[in-house]
Amino acid sequence: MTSNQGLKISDDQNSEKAGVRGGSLLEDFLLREKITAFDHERIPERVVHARGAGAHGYFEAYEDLSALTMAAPFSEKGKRTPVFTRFSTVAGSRGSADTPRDVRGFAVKFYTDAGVWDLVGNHIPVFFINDAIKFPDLIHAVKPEPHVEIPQAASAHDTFWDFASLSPEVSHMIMWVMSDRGLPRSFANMEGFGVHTWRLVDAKGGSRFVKFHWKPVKGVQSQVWDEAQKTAGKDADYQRRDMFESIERGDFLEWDLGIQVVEEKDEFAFDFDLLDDTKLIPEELVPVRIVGKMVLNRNPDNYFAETEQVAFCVSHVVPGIDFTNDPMLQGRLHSYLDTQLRRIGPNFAELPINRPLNPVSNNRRDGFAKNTINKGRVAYFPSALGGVHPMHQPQAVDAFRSYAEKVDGHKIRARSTSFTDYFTQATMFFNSLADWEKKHLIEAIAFELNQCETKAVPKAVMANLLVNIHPELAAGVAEQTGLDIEECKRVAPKPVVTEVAAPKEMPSGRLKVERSPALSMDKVTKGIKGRKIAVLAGEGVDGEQLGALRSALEAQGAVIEVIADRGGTITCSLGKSVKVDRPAVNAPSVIYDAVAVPGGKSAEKLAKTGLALAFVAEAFKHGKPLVFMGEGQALIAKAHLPVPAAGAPEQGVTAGTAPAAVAALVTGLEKHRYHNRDIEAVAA
Ligand code: HDE
Repeated sequence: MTSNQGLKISDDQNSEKAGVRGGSLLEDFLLREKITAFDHERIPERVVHARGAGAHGYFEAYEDLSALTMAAPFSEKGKRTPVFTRFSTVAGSRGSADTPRDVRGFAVKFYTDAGVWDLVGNHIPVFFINDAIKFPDLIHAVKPEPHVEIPQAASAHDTFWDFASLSPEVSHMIMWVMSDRGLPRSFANMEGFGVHTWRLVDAKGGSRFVKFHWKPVKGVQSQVWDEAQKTAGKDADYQRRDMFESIERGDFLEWDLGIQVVEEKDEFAFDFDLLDDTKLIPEELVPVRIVGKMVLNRNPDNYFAETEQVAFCVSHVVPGIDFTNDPMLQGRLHSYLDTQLRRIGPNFAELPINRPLNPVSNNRRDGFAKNTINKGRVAYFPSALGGVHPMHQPQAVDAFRSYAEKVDGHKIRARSTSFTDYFTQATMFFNSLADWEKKHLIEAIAFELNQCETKAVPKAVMANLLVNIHPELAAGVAEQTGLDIEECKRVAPKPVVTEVAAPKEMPSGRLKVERSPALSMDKVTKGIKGRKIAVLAGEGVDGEQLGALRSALEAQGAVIEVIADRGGTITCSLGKSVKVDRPAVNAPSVIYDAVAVPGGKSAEKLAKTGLALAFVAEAFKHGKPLVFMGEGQALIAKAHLPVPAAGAPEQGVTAGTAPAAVAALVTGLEKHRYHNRDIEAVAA
């Protein structure tokens, strides 16, 4: 051990004192160095997206896209570009839990051979507002209320819904966040989106519009609200732990990258404005073309140095990627650099996690914590004195040049009417959901409105947003909140919006869809790699059944955890010793995707154990597949799980033995959840 000056330290555990019981000496420079370093350990947390986790990996191009863009990652088939990706929640502080209802950040730093490109997106394809100047208001509204700093990481409070009720452009995004999309099961189960319409530019200067999509190989899967709340208490680090552990065991996180390309000539072909980030381009109108994949395969060595200090900027682009006039994107171009200067300082780009792979050469100098030792007397351009010094490169084809978009307009502070269709896509989203998804969405909005203390707030949400989105939505929320829709309409204050007439060529209602099946999560994903199955066991568990479950499920990449009433080992019916992965008190049901209860002596005891019965009932309530084998079947009745009526749809509760039980678990895990169960009477 040494000091920061390289001095060998003889004793790091005792400070220097005037006698063994005397006062500490000011002279003790080792004590002071250690404590001062500690005092300065924190940097300001991100004002939004403070809670996050990241990983390293690579992006691999499936094809050569040079006809569309000169962006380096797409220049040849099979080319690999290193990446660092950080996932985050938006509203909570750095120490908040992983599973609140919230938007998730999905920020990817590509270390390309033409410089750093940051694609700073979210896990939802649209945003709440469509002018950057409203962002501080949105965030002040959603963050804990300033007089009491309550609630942490939650939109379920007055100020958020007050703001929302007066900003009808939030409608579409509200639908996404209040649906189960706002509760991702894990990072690996989230989609990612560039959100804004970006530009792809080819080597000849041709340009087209693009939307970026990350499609998770493991499928899109979510928790349910009760589960997410419990997870926040039982394992606040649930998602970052899940990512860390899966990478450590070699189960890497993977996404396909897709693009939706719209040629310039089609800019006005849609019934919405491509520059309005509260709209998405339905995949049924412009298919998503899969062009590459991202694999996250290496955990950071140090959270602070990498995940906390990584500095994403929307302005970090490479030749081939350019901006559009989306007013949110334009505002973000300013915000991200500004925030990194505040958070990390002027030399943030020199930190290992932020450095480009290619050499940096310019006349930017000095500032706090400068790392580079610039040599020579010349720090300006042009110069004949310096010999070899940085030259700009007017001739270089691979140098960055802004797309020469024609700009012509009056200075004006207003919103185009092409941005003011607030409800069509919100309605499309609602129409696209399965019945259970609609039910969860209605319950979520009702939950949040019921949390509001000021009665006028939910009324304004009903009158200004919900009734305009869908009558079924409005009626469902009215029923659960006790709101009277007609009264809401009478008393609600009207939103304030500044609009100007859109130019003639603006959207005219041509290309649109009423329903976009791509938006529903009611899908089956093939494969169960990385899914976690709780096996409730104990002394005398049926060894054959446990063995059959384990070998069949582990062969498919699933993770089995044996849970018993204590840690250490148990002995199965075959006399073999079985390792207990978690004692029951350390094993909440919410961290598992499915439950299996093998037979044997252990099952008799479990059927009389409150913790085990609660575990099973809770997993049932959250829609998870359950398998009961042999004596384990006793738990079905003891946990009061309703037995489905004959002919009812498949409920994902199986009583049987391997291999049928294993097959049922696999089918259930691929389906993810059974949301058509009758859960009202289940006490959990
Ligand atoms: Fe951000 N956003 N944002 N944002 N954002 C930040 O930058 C901002 C927006 C997003 O893992 C901040 O480094 C403004 C949309 C992600 O480090 C800050 C506006 C989208 C992350 C900032 C938006 C995002 C941030 C805070 C309205 C989806 C985390 C810390 C114009 C496309 C990146 C930081 C990470 C972070 C500003 C809206 C995504 C203050 C002004 C839309 C994923 O610069």
